[in-house]
Amino acid sequence: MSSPVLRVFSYLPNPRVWKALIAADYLGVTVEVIGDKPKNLGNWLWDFDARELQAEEKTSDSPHARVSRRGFSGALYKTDAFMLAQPYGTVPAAFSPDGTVGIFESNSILRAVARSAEAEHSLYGRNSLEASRVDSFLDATLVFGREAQVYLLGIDALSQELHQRMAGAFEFYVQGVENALTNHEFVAGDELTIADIAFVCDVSQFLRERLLSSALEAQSLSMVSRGADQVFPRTFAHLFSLIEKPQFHKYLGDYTKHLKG
Ligand SMILES: N[C@@H](CCC(=O)N[C@@H](CS)C(=O)NCC(=O)O)C(=O)O
Repeated sequence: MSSPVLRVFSYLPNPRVWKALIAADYLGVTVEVIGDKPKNLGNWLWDFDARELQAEEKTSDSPHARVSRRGFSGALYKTDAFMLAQPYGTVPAAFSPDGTVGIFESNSILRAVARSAEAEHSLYGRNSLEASRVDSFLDATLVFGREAQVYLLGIDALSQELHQRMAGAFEFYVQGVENALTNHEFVAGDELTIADIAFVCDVSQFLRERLLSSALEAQSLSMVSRGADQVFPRTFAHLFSLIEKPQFHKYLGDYTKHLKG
């Protein structure tokens, strides 16, 4: 196995981490992943050298104790070095192999993997203009992903406004992908790029709402993605065909099994 191009710390499984792993598989590079189930990450020291904490280290006066911000509750234990490398304090948190450079935001971690490959490849476009078009989609995907994060984390007690925001964000993002696929086989052009990888991972994560439909029903709210396969046929055909590719299926196969029913 080649030496890792990045080390990633995260809760696992995490579709945001799969972005980097799918790209790494395409490129034949290695990404080292360290982590644990979401509920266990409060028992970890968040650091380049992340490790499980002993019970006696988890005290409120620990120098590492910090109030969690998004997707976690209670205290998380993050070192000062972690916070310097990862100023938003989030996971997935990637590091250069020597730990000196922190890279955050899953789309940027994905970019870092694409940039790490020495051999010529098309994953990040074939020139700077194509790379910029890929970036355009990655940015659009992040905007969508942020709305989806707020929506999914709050799905047990949504306001009408939040539900509508999600519906608008989904429609806006997916309509753009649908338009882009009118005359191209892939999201950013005629070849597979990291824009397709981010698209598949973030949309698959959002489509977990289908597993949470009872929470929506309890609030008399509709499923945002209901019928979307018909409204955005190219987008969903692209999603399903990419999920079947071995590099994607390895990570997303089980996770998206519910979409086939
Ligand atoms: N847009 C970011 C989302 C990262 C994020 O918000 N991570 C949350 C967990 S879902 C986190 O690390 N929260 C840490 C905290 O609550 O302190 C990405 O794609 O990497």
